[in-house]
Amino acid sequence: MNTSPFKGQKLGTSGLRKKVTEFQQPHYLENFTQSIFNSLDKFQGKTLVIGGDGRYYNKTAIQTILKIAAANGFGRALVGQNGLLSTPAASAVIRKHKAFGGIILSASHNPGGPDGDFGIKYNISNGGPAPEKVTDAIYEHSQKITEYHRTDAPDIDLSQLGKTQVGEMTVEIIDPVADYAELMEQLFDFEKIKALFQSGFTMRFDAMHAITGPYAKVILEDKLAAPAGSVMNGVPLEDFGGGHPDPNLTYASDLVDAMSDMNAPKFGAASDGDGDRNMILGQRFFVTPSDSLAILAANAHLVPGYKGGLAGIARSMPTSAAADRVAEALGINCFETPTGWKFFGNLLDADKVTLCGEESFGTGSNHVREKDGLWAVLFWLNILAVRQESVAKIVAEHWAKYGRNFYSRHDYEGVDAQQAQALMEKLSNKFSQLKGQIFGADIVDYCDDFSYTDPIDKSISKNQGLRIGFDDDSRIVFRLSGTGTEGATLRVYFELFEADVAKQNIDAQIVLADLINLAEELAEIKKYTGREKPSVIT
Ligand code: VG1
Ligand code: CO
Repeated sequence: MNTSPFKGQKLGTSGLRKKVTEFQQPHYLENFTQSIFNSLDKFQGKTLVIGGDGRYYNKTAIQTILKIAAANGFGRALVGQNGLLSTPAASAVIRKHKAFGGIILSASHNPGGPDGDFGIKYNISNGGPAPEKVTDAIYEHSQKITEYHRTDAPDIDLSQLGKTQVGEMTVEIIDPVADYAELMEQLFDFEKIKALFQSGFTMRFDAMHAITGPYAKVILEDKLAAPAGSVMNGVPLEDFGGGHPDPNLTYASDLVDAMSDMNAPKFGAASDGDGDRNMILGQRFFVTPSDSLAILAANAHLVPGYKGGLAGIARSMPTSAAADRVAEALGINCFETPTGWKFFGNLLDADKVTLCGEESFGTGSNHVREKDGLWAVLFWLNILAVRQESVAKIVAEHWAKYGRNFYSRHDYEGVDAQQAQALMEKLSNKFSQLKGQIFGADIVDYCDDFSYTDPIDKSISKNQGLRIGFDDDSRIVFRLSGTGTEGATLRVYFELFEADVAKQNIDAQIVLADLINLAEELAEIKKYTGREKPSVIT
Protein backbone atom coordinates (compact mmCIF):
# COMPACT_ATOMS: atom_id res chain seq x y z
CA MET A 1 0.00 0.00 0.00
CA ASN A 2 1.07 3.55 -0.60
CA THR A 3 2.40 5.45 2.32
CA SER A 4 3.68 8.95 2.75
CA PRO A 5 4.85 11.12 5.59
CA PHE A 6 1.79 13.02 6.69
CA LYS A 7 1.75 15.83 9.15
CA GLY A 8 -1.56 15.36 10.85
CA GLN A 9 -3.43 18.40 12.03
CA LYS A 10 -5.05 18.96 15.36
CA LEU A 11 -8.71 19.25 14.46
CA GLY A 12 -10.48 22.56 14.92
CA THR A 13 -14.09 23.19 15.88
CA SER A 14 -15.33 21.54 12.69
CA GLY A 15 -12.91 18.87 11.53
CA LEU A 16 -10.03 19.43 9.13
CA ARG A 17 -10.17 22.58 6.98
CA LYS A 18 -7.43 23.39 4.53
CA LYS A 19 -6.82 24.87 1.14
CA VAL A 20 -7.98 22.64 -1.73
CA THR A 21 -4.37 22.53 -2.91
CA GLU A 22 -3.31 20.89 0.36
CA PHE A 23 -5.99 18.24 0.05
CA GLN A 24 -4.79 17.60 -3.52
CA GLN A 25 -1.33 16.54 -2.36
CA PRO A 26 -0.68 12.86 -3.02
CA HIS A 27 -2.03 10.60 -0.24
CA TYR A 28 -3.22 13.51 1.90
CA LEU A 29 -6.95 12.78 1.80
CA GLU A 30 -6.26 9.04 1.83
CA ASN A 31 -4.15 9.26 4.97
CA PHE A 32 -6.64 11.44 6.74
CA THR A 33 -9.58 9.19 5.84
CA GLN A 34 -7.64 6.14 6.97
CA SER A 35 -6.82 7.96 10.23
CA ILE A 36 -10.54 8.46 10.82
CA PHE A 37 -11.22 4.76 10.32
CA ASN A 38 -8.22 3.76 12.44
CA SER A 39 -9.73 5.67 15.33
CA LEU A 40 -13.07 3.81 15.03
CA ASP A 41 -14.05 0.37 16.19
CA LYS A 42 -16.49 -2.31 15.11
CA PHE A 43 -17.79 -0.78 11.91
CA GLN A 44 -17.37 -3.92 9.78
CA GLY A 45 -20.43 -4.38 7.59
CA LYS A 46 -22.01 -1.16 8.90
CA THR A 47 -23.34 1.89 7.05
CA LEU A 48 -21.40 5.09 6.37
CA VAL A 49 -23.15 8.26 5.12
CA ILE A 50 -21.16 10.45 2.72
CA GLY A 51 -21.99 13.82 1.20
CA GLY A 52 -20.80 17.37 0.95
CA ASP A 53 -21.71 20.94 0.17
CA GLY A 54 -20.91 20.64 -3.54
CA ARG A 55 -17.77 22.74 -3.47
CA TYR A 56 -14.80 22.10 -5.74
CA TYR A 57 -13.12 18.71 -5.02
CA ASN A 58 -16.30 17.31 -3.41
CA LYS A 59 -16.91 14.64 -6.03
CA THR A 60 -13.25 13.68 -6.38
CA ALA A 61 -12.94 13.28 -2.62
CA ILE A 62 -16.07 11.13 -2.44
CA GLN A 63 -14.72 8.68 -5.02
CA THR A 64 -11.54 8.29 -2.95
CA ILE A 65 -13.35 7.97 0.37
CA LEU A 66 -15.66 5.28 -1.04
CA LYS A 67 -12.71 3.15 -2.05
CA ILE A 68 -11.03 3.52 1.32
CA ALA A 69 -14.29 2.81 3.17
CA ALA A 70 -14.80 -0.34 1.08
CA ALA A 71 -11.28 -1.57 1.75
CA ASN A 72 -11.72 -0.98 5.47
CA GLY A 73 -14.83 -3.16 5.57
CA PHE A 74 -17.87 -0.86 5.65
CA GLY A 75 -20.86 -2.81 4.33
CA ARG A 76 -22.86 0.02 2.86
CA ALA A 77 -22.46 3.67 1.96
CA LEU A 78 -25.33 6.12 1.56
CA VAL A 79 -24.26 8.96 -0.70
CA GLY A 80 -26.28 12.05 -1.62
CA GLN A 81 -26.99 12.31 -5.35
CA ASN A 82 -24.21 14.20 -7.14
CA GLY A 83 -22.31 14.02 -3.86
CA LEU A 84 -24.60 16.55 -2.19
CA LEU A 85 -25.80 16.55 1.40
CA SER A 86 -26.18 19.61 3.58
CA THR A 87 -24.65 19.20 7.03
CA PRO A 88 -28.05 19.01 8.81
CA ALA A 89 -29.39 16.65 6.12
CA ALA A 90 -26.37 14.38 6.61
CA SER A 91 -27.15 14.35 10.31
CA ALA A 92 -30.79 13.49 9.58
CA VAL A 93 -29.77 10.67 7.20
CA ILE A 94 -27.31 9.18 9.72
CA ARG A 95 -30.05 9.12 12.35
CA LYS A 96 -32.89 7.89 10.19
CA HIS A 97 -30.89 5.06 8.61
CA LYS A 98 -29.11 4.19 11.86
CA ALA A 99 -25.73 4.54 10.20
CA PHE A 100 -22.47 3.94 12.05
CA GLY A 101 -21.36 7.44 11.17
CA GLY A 102 -20.87 9.87 8.33
CA ILE A 103 -18.24 11.85 6.50
CA ILE A 104 -19.20 15.40 5.53
CA LEU A 105 -17.13 17.23 2.95
CA SER A 106 -17.36 20.92 3.58
CA ALA A 107 -15.48 23.97 4.69
CA SER A 108 -18.82 25.52 5.64
CA HIS A 109 -18.80 29.29 5.08
CA ASN A 110 -15.22 29.44 3.78
CA PRO A 111 -14.87 30.29 0.06
CA GLY A 112 -14.55 27.41 -2.42
CA GLY A 113 -13.03 26.73 -5.84
CA PRO A 114 -9.57 25.49 -6.88
CA ASP A 115 -7.93 28.22 -4.78
CA GLY A 116 -10.52 28.06 -2.03
CA ASP A 117 -10.98 25.83 0.98
CA PHE A 118 -12.00 22.24 1.47
CA GLY A 119 -12.83 20.33 4.60
CA ILE A 120 -13.65 16.93 5.99
CA LYS A 121 -15.51 16.13 9.12
CA TYR A 122 -16.55 12.90 10.82
CA ASN A 123 -19.94 12.55 12.50
CA ILE A 124 -20.85 9.76 14.90
CA SER A 125 -23.95 7.57 15.04
CA ASN A 126 -26.09 10.16 16.84
CA GLY A 127 -25.64 12.33 13.74
CA GLY A 128 -23.45 14.87 15.50
CA PRO A 129 -19.85 16.03 15.10
CA ALA A 130 -17.30 13.68 16.62
CA PRO A 131 -16.59 14.67 20.22
CA GLU A 132 -13.08 15.72 21.24
CA LYS A 133 -12.26 12.21 22.40
CA VAL A 134 -12.73 11.02 18.79
CA THR A 135 -11.13 14.01 17.04
CA ASP A 136 -8.11 13.67 19.35
CA ALA A 137 -7.84 9.99 18.42
CA ILE A 138 -8.02 10.86 14.71
CA TYR A 139 -5.22 13.33 15.25
CA GLU A 140 -3.10 10.76 17.11
CA HIS A 141 -3.57 8.23 14.32
CA SER A 142 -2.73 10.80 11.66
CA GLN A 143 0.61 11.32 13.40
CA LYS A 144 1.66 7.69 13.21
CA ILE A 145 -0.11 6.35 10.12
CA THR A 146 2.10 4.26 7.85
CA GLU A 147 -0.37 2.85 5.34
CA TYR A 148 -3.90 3.12 4.03
CA HIS A 149 -6.20 0.58 2.45
CA ARG A 150 -7.91 1.30 -0.83
CA THR A 151 -10.06 -0.92 -2.99
CA ASP A 152 -9.02 -0.96 -6.59
CA ALA A 153 -12.38 -0.20 -8.22
CA PRO A 154 -13.52 2.19 -10.94
CA ASP A 155 -15.20 5.51 -10.05
CA ILE A 156 -18.97 5.27 -9.79
CA ASP A 157 -21.65 7.49 -11.32
CA LEU A 158 -22.78 9.77 -8.49
CA SER A 159 -25.68 11.17 -10.51
CA GLN A 160 -27.73 7.95 -10.76
CA LEU A 161 -30.09 7.15 -7.89
CA GLY A 162 -29.95 3.53 -6.82
CA LYS A 163 -27.52 0.80 -5.81
CA THR A 164 -24.07 -0.01 -7.11
CA GLN A 165 -20.92 -1.69 -5.76
CA VAL A 166 -17.48 -0.48 -4.80
CA GLY A 167 -15.56 -3.67 -4.11
CA GLU A 168 -17.49 -5.57 -1.45
CA MET A 169 -19.38 -2.47 -0.30
CA THR A 170 -22.85 -1.57 -1.56
CA VAL A 171 -23.26 2.10 -2.43
CA GLU A 172 -26.72 3.63 -2.46
CA ILE A 173 -27.12 6.99 -4.16
CA ILE A 174 -30.01 8.71 -2.38
CA ASP A 175 -32.12 11.81 -2.94
CA PRO A 176 -30.31 14.36 -0.72
CA VAL A 177 -33.49 16.31 0.06
CA ALA A 178 -36.18 13.65 0.70
CA ASP A 179 -35.34 12.46 4.25
CA TYR A 180 -34.70 16.00 5.40
CA ALA A 181 -37.90 17.40 3.90
CA GLU A 182 -39.89 14.60 5.54
CA LEU A 183 -38.41 15.51 8.93
CA MET A 184 -39.29 19.19 8.46
CA GLU A 185 -42.89 18.25 7.65
CA GLN A 186 -43.09 16.42 10.97
CA LEU A 187 -41.90 19.44 12.94
CA PHE A 188 -43.66 22.40 11.35
CA ASP A 189 -47.21 23.29 10.38
CA PHE A 190 -46.79 23.17 6.61
CA GLU A 191 -50.51 23.85 6.04
CA LYS A 192 -50.36 27.08 8.01
CA ILE A 193 -47.17 28.26 6.34
CA LYS A 194 -48.62 27.43 2.94
CA ALA A 195 -51.73 29.46 3.77
CA LEU A 196 -49.45 32.34 4.78
CA PHE A 197 -47.82 32.36 1.34
CA GLN A 198 -51.18 31.96 -0.38
CA SER A 199 -52.38 35.07 1.44
CA GLY A 200 -49.67 37.07 -0.36
CA PHE A 201 -46.80 36.88 2.14
CA THR A 202 -43.42 37.36 0.48
CA MET A 203 -39.93 36.21 1.35
CA ARG A 204 -36.46 35.99 -0.09
CA PHE A 205 -34.13 33.12 0.75
CA ASP A 206 -30.51 33.51 -0.32
CA ALA A 207 -28.84 30.13 -0.83
CA MET A 208 -25.62 31.94 -1.81
CA HIS A 209 -24.98 29.38 -4.59
CA ALA A 210 -24.32 26.81 -1.91
CA ILE A 211 -25.94 23.62 -0.71
CA THR A 212 -29.34 24.88 0.48
CA GLY A 213 -30.57 25.86 -3.01
CA PRO A 214 -32.10 22.44 -3.84
CA TYR A 215 -33.50 22.05 -0.32
CA ALA A 216 -35.05 25.52 -0.26
CA LYS A 217 -36.58 25.15 -3.72
CA VAL A 218 -38.28 21.86 -2.84
CA ILE A 219 -39.43 22.91 0.62
CA LEU A 220 -40.23 26.62 0.21
CA GLU A 221 -41.33 26.88 -3.40
CA ASP A 222 -42.70 23.39 -4.19
CA LYS A 223 -44.16 22.25 -0.86
CA LEU A 224 -45.02 25.57 0.79
CA ALA A 225 -46.06 27.48 -2.31
CA ALA A 226 -43.71 30.42 -1.79
CA PRO A 227 -43.78 32.46 -5.04
CA ALA A 228 -41.30 31.25 -7.68
CA GLY A 229 -38.12 33.27 -7.32
CA SER A 230 -38.35 33.41 -3.51
CA VAL A 231 -35.13 31.40 -3.50
CA MET A 232 -32.24 33.44 -4.89
CA ASN A 233 -28.78 32.16 -5.89
CA GLY A 234 -30.35 28.70 -5.69
CA VAL A 235 -28.04 26.75 -7.98
CA PRO A 236 -25.07 25.23 -6.09
CA LEU A 237 -21.78 26.16 -7.76
CA GLU A 238 -18.36 24.65 -7.09
CA ASP A 239 -16.95 28.07 -6.25
CA PHE A 240 -20.20 29.55 -4.86
CA GLY A 241 -20.14 32.01 -7.76
CA GLY A 242 -16.91 33.46 -6.37
CA GLY A 243 -18.70 34.57 -3.21
CA HIS A 244 -18.13 33.94 0.43
CA PRO A 245 -21.06 31.72 1.48
CA ASP A 246 -21.34 33.18 4.94
CA PRO A 247 -24.79 34.52 5.83
CA ASN A 248 -23.94 37.75 7.60
CA LEU A 249 -24.50 41.42 6.88
CA THR A 250 -21.23 41.74 4.99
CA TYR A 251 -21.20 38.64 2.80
CA ALA A 252 -24.94 38.25 2.16
CA SER A 253 -25.16 41.77 0.77
CA ASP A 254 -27.43 40.76 -2.15
CA LEU A 255 -30.05 39.74 0.32
CA VAL A 256 -29.47 42.68 2.63
CA ASP A 257 -29.96 45.01 -0.35
CA ALA A 258 -33.16 43.20 -1.37
CA MET A 259 -34.49 43.59 2.17
CA SER A 260 -33.63 47.28 2.44
CA ASP A 261 -35.97 48.39 -0.31
CA MET A 262 -39.25 50.14 0.48
CA ASN A 263 -41.01 47.26 -1.32
CA ALA A 264 -38.88 44.62 0.34
CA PRO A 265 -40.32 41.17 1.00
CA LYS A 266 -41.66 40.66 4.52
CA PHE A 267 -39.10 38.06 5.49
CA GLY A 268 -35.52 37.39 4.45
CA ALA A 269 -33.12 34.58 5.25
CA ALA A 270 -29.82 33.14 4.10
CA SER A 271 -27.78 30.03 4.77
CA ASP A 272 -24.10 29.16 4.45
CA GLY A 273 -21.96 26.82 2.33
CA ASP A 274 -23.06 23.60 4.03
CA GLY A 275 -26.53 24.70 5.14
CA ASP A 276 -26.14 24.73 8.89
CA ARG A 277 -26.19 28.49 9.46
CA ASN A 278 -29.01 30.99 9.12
CA MET A 279 -29.45 34.72 9.03
CA ILE A 280 -32.92 36.12 9.70
CA LEU A 281 -34.08 39.50 8.40
CA GLY A 282 -37.33 41.42 8.43
CA GLN A 283 -38.06 44.43 6.23
CA ARG A 284 -35.08 46.71 6.88
CA PHE A 285 -34.49 44.76 10.07
CA PHE A 286 -31.74 42.38 11.25
CA VAL A 287 -32.35 39.79 13.95
CA THR A 288 -29.17 38.90 15.81
CA PRO A 289 -28.64 35.14 16.05
CA SER A 290 -28.62 35.41 19.84
CA ASP A 291 -32.03 37.11 19.79
CA SER A 292 -33.29 34.61 17.23
CA LEU A 293 -32.53 31.72 19.59
CA ALA A 294 -34.35 33.47 22.44
CA ILE A 295 -37.36 34.26 20.25
CA LEU A 296 -37.63 30.71 18.93
CA ALA A 297 -37.55 29.46 22.51
CA ALA A 298 -40.19 31.94 23.67
CA ASN A 299 -42.50 30.99 20.78
CA ALA A 300 -41.77 27.26 20.58
CA HIS A 301 -45.23 26.40 21.91
CA LEU A 302 -46.67 27.74 18.63
CA VAL A 303 -44.83 25.10 16.59
CA PRO A 304 -46.19 21.52 16.41
CA GLY A 305 -42.81 19.81 16.93
CA TYR A 306 -42.18 21.73 20.16
CA LYS A 307 -45.61 22.38 21.57
CA GLY A 308 -44.98 19.84 24.32
CA GLY A 309 -42.43 22.22 25.86
CA LEU A 310 -38.67 22.49 25.94
CA ALA A 311 -36.44 20.32 28.14
CA GLY A 312 -33.87 23.10 28.32
CA ILE A 313 -31.81 25.46 26.18
CA ALA A 314 -28.08 25.53 25.50
CA ARG A 315 -26.00 28.33 24.04
CA SER A 316 -22.31 28.77 23.40
CA MET A 317 -20.45 31.00 25.83
CA PRO A 318 -20.04 34.01 23.50
CA THR A 319 -23.74 33.89 22.57
CA SER A 320 -25.78 36.55 24.39
CA ALA A 321 -27.77 35.71 27.50
CA ALA A 322 -31.08 36.58 25.81
CA ALA A 323 -31.98 32.88 25.77
CA ASP A 324 -31.15 32.59 29.48
CA ARG A 325 -33.91 35.09 30.24
CA VAL A 326 -36.45 33.04 28.32
CA ALA A 327 -35.27 29.85 30.02
CA GLU A 328 -35.71 31.51 33.38
CA ALA A 329 -39.25 32.61 32.51
CA LEU A 330 -40.06 29.09 31.30
CA GLY A 331 -38.54 27.55 34.41
CA ILE A 332 -36.06 25.42 32.45
CA ASN A 333 -32.26 25.13 32.48
CA CYS A 334 -29.96 27.10 30.23
CA PHE A 335 -26.50 25.61 29.64
CA GLU A 336 -23.43 27.59 28.60
CA THR A 337 -21.01 25.58 26.46
CA PRO A 338 -17.80 26.32 24.54
CA THR A 339 -18.02 27.40 20.90
CA GLY A 340 -18.77 24.56 18.48
CA TRP A 341 -21.82 22.39 17.94
CA LYS A 342 -20.13 19.25 19.23
CA PHE A 343 -20.55 20.50 22.78
CA PHE A 344 -24.34 20.31 22.49
CA GLY A 345 -24.34 16.61 21.55
CA ASN A 346 -24.27 15.10 25.03
CA LEU A 347 -26.90 17.51 26.36
CA LEU A 348 -29.22 16.69 23.45
CA ASP A 349 -28.65 12.94 23.75
CA ALA A 350 -29.43 13.10 27.47
CA ASP A 351 -32.63 15.10 26.81
CA LYS A 352 -31.35 17.97 28.91
CA VAL A 353 -31.99 20.48 26.15
CA THR A 354 -34.29 20.84 23.15
CA LEU A 355 -33.01 24.05 21.51
CA CYS A 356 -29.40 25.13 21.02
CA GLY A 357 -27.78 28.14 19.50
CA GLU A 358 -24.61 30.05 18.75
CA GLU A 359 -24.12 33.73 18.03
CA SER A 360 -22.41 32.71 14.76
CA PHE A 361 -25.75 32.26 12.98
CA GLY A 362 -26.27 28.75 14.29
CA THR A 363 -29.56 27.49 15.67
CA GLY A 364 -30.89 23.99 16.00
CA SER A 365 -32.75 21.44 18.08
CA ASN A 366 -32.91 17.81 19.07
CA HIS A 367 -34.29 16.87 15.62
CA VAL A 368 -30.69 16.36 14.41
CA ARG A 369 -27.26 16.83 15.99
CA GLU A 370 -26.07 19.75 13.87
CA LYS A 371 -27.18 23.32 13.64
CA ASP A 372 -29.73 23.69 10.90
CA GLY A 373 -30.22 26.74 8.69
CA LEU A 374 -33.44 25.90 6.87
CA TRP A 375 -34.96 24.51 10.05
CA ALA A 376 -34.53 27.95 11.66
CA VAL A 377 -36.13 29.60 8.63
CA LEU A 378 -39.11 27.26 8.82
CA PHE A 379 -39.38 27.84 12.57
CA TRP A 380 -39.60 31.59 11.93
CA LEU A 381 -42.11 31.07 9.12
CA ASN A 382 -44.26 28.95 11.43
CA ILE A 383 -44.19 31.69 14.09
CA LEU A 384 -44.97 34.38 11.50
CA ALA A 385 -47.87 32.27 10.14
CA VAL A 386 -49.38 31.93 13.62
CA ARG A 387 -48.73 35.43 14.94
CA GLN A 388 -49.42 37.36 11.73
CA GLU A 389 -47.09 40.16 12.85
CA SER A 390 -43.95 41.56 11.27
CA VAL A 391 -40.47 40.32 12.22
CA ALA A 392 -39.65 43.74 13.69
CA LYS A 393 -42.79 43.75 15.84
CA ILE A 394 -42.14 40.24 17.18
CA VAL A 395 -38.60 41.25 18.14
CA ALA A 396 -39.69 44.55 19.74
CA GLU A 397 -42.33 42.77 21.79
CA HIS A 398 -39.72 40.25 22.88
CA TRP A 399 -37.38 42.99 24.08
CA ALA A 400 -40.19 44.76 25.87
CA LYS A 401 -41.00 41.60 27.78
CA TYR A 402 -37.54 40.19 28.49
CA GLY A 403 -35.26 43.19 28.01
CA ARG A 404 -32.76 43.59 25.18
CA ASN A 405 -29.31 42.08 25.18
CA PHE A 406 -27.46 44.48 22.91
CA TYR A 407 -24.90 42.43 21.06
CA SER A 408 -22.17 42.66 18.47
CA ARG A 409 -19.23 40.62 17.24
CA HIS A 410 -16.16 42.18 15.65
CA ASP A 411 -13.99 39.88 13.52
CA TYR A 412 -10.42 40.61 12.48
CA GLU A 413 -9.92 38.05 9.73
CA GLY A 414 -6.65 36.77 8.35
CA VAL A 415 -4.36 38.57 10.78
CA ASP A 416 -0.85 37.43 11.66
CA ALA A 417 -1.15 34.26 13.74
CA GLN A 418 1.79 34.98 16.05
CA GLN A 419 0.62 38.51 16.74
CA ALA A 420 -2.88 37.25 17.50
CA GLN A 421 -1.45 34.69 19.88
CA ALA A 422 0.64 37.41 21.53
CA LEU A 423 -2.44 39.59 21.99
CA MET A 424 -4.27 36.78 23.74
CA GLU A 425 -1.30 35.96 25.98
CA LYS A 426 -0.78 39.54 27.02
CA LEU A 427 -4.46 39.99 27.74
CA SER A 428 -4.61 36.77 29.68
CA ASN A 429 -1.69 37.94 31.85
CA LYS A 430 -3.44 41.21 32.53
CA PHE A 431 -6.56 39.41 33.68
CA SER A 432 -5.15 38.52 37.09
CA GLN A 433 -5.12 42.20 38.02
CA LEU A 434 -8.49 43.23 36.61
CA LYS A 435 -11.00 41.82 39.05
CA GLY A 436 -12.62 44.53 41.15
CA GLN A 437 -11.22 47.32 38.96
CA ILE A 438 -13.57 50.06 37.85
CA PHE A 439 -13.97 51.09 34.22
CA GLY A 440 -16.33 54.00 33.66
CA ALA A 441 -19.27 53.22 35.90
CA ASP A 442 -18.76 49.47 35.98
CA ILE A 443 -16.84 47.14 38.23
CA VAL A 444 -15.15 44.04 36.87
CA ASP A 445 -17.10 41.12 38.26
CA TYR A 446 -15.06 38.29 36.75
CA CYS A 447 -12.33 37.79 34.19
CA ASP A 448 -11.18 34.33 33.19
CA ASP A 449 -10.38 31.91 30.41
CA PHE A 450 -13.60 29.96 29.97
CA SER A 451 -13.39 26.32 30.97
CA TYR A 452 -16.24 23.84 30.59
CA THR A 453 -17.01 20.59 32.31
CA ASP A 454 -19.46 18.51 30.32
CA PRO A 455 -22.37 17.76 32.68
CA ILE A 456 -22.80 14.27 31.18
CA ASP A 457 -19.36 12.75 30.60
CA LYS A 458 -17.48 15.20 32.87
CA SER A 459 -14.83 15.87 30.23
CA ILE A 460 -13.12 19.22 30.66
CA SER A 461 -12.44 21.70 27.84
CA LYS A 462 -10.08 24.52 28.80
CA ASN A 463 -9.01 27.80 27.19
CA GLN A 464 -12.30 28.42 25.41
CA GLY A 465 -12.12 32.20 25.37
CA LEU A 466 -11.05 35.14 27.53
CA ARG A 467 -14.01 36.89 29.07
CA ILE A 468 -14.44 39.90 31.23
CA GLY A 469 -17.78 40.58 32.86
CA PHE A 470 -19.05 43.62 34.74
CA ASP A 471 -21.46 44.05 37.60
CA ASP A 472 -24.18 45.34 35.25
CA ASP A 473 -24.12 42.08 33.23
CA SER A 474 -22.24 43.65 30.32
CA ARG A 475 -19.23 41.73 29.05
CA ILE A 476 -16.50 41.37 26.45
CA VAL A 477 -15.18 38.05 25.13
CA PHE A 478 -12.00 37.48 23.12
CA ARG A 479 -11.38 34.28 21.14
CA LEU A 480 -9.25 33.07 18.29
CA SER A 481 -11.16 31.24 15.57
CA GLY A 482 -10.59 27.52 15.15
CA THR A 483 -11.99 27.32 11.61
CA GLY A 484 -9.95 29.76 9.52
CA THR A 485 -7.36 28.60 7.01
CA GLU A 486 -5.33 31.77 6.56
CA GLY A 487 -3.43 33.35 9.45
CA ALA A 488 -5.61 33.84 12.51
CA THR A 489 -9.01 35.38 13.07
CA LEU A 490 -9.61 37.33 16.25
CA ARG A 491 -13.21 37.53 17.38
CA VAL A 492 -14.31 40.07 19.96
CA TYR A 493 -17.85 39.81 21.33
CA PHE A 494 -19.73 42.60 23.13
CA GLU A 495 -22.91 42.40 25.18
CA LEU A 496 -24.92 44.85 27.27
CA PHE A 497 -28.34 44.34 28.83
CA GLU A 498 -31.05 47.02 28.67
CA ALA A 499 -34.42 46.52 30.38
CA ASP A 500 -35.76 50.01 29.66
CA VAL A 501 -37.97 49.93 26.55
CA ALA A 502 -37.30 53.61 25.90
CA LYS A 503 -33.59 52.82 25.45
CA GLN A 504 -33.93 49.68 23.35
CA ASN A 505 -34.34 51.16 19.91
CA ILE A 506 -30.80 52.43 19.43
CA ASP A 507 -28.05 51.19 17.14
CA ALA A 508 -26.04 48.48 18.90
CA GLN A 509 -22.66 49.90 17.88
CA ILE A 510 -23.55 53.15 19.63
CA VAL A 511 -24.80 51.48 22.79
CA LEU A 512 -21.73 49.23 22.89
CA ALA A 513 -19.23 52.01 22.11
CA ASP A 514 -17.77 52.16 25.64
CA LEU A 515 -17.18 48.42 25.69
CA ILE A 516 -15.66 48.55 22.21
CA ASN A 517 -13.25 51.28 23.33
CA LEU A 518 -12.40 49.36 26.46
CA ALA A 519 -11.57 46.26 24.40
CA GLU A 520 -9.08 48.31 22.43
CA GLU A 521 -7.62 49.77 25.63
CA LEU A 522 -7.19 46.35 27.23
CA ALA A 523 -6.09 44.28 24.25
CA GLU A 524 -4.38 46.83 21.94
CA ILE A 525 -6.17 45.28 19.00
CA LYS A 526 -5.01 47.86 16.46
CA LYS A 527 -1.39 47.39 17.42
CA TYR A 528 -1.40 43.59 17.34
CA THR A 529 -3.60 43.10 14.28
CA GLY A 530 -2.31 46.07 12.33
CA ARG A 531 -5.94 46.84 11.49
CA GLU A 532 -7.79 50.09 12.01
CA LYS A 533 -11.16 48.35 12.09
CA PRO A 534 -12.73 44.87 12.04
CA SER A 535 -13.20 43.06 8.72
CA VAL A 536 -16.70 41.99 9.67
CA ILE A 537 -19.06 43.58 12.17
CA THR A 538 -22.16 41.63 13.08
C1 VG1 B 1 -17.05 29.37 13.98
C2 VG1 B 1 -18.14 29.89 14.87
C3 VG1 B 1 -18.68 28.75 15.71
C4 VG1 B 1 -19.16 27.62 14.80
C5 VG1 B 1 -18.03 27.20 13.89
C6 VG1 B 1 -18.47 26.17 12.87
O1 VG1 B 1 -15.99 28.87 14.74
O2 VG1 B 1 -17.67 30.93 15.69
O3 VG1 B 1 -19.72 29.23 16.52
O4 VG1 B 1 -19.59 26.52 15.55
O5 VG1 B 1 -17.55 28.31 13.16
O6 VG1 B 1 -19.53 26.64 12.08
P1 VG1 B 1 -14.66 29.73 15.02
O7 VG1 B 1 -13.77 28.80 15.79
O8 VG1 B 1 -14.15 30.13 13.68
O9 VG1 B 1 -15.10 30.93 15.81
V1 VG1 B 1 -19.76 26.03 10.54
O10 VG1 B 1 -21.11 26.66 9.91
O11 VG1 B 1 -18.39 26.61 9.87
O12 VG1 B 1 -19.53 24.43 10.61
CO1 CO C 1 -21.64 25.81 8.18
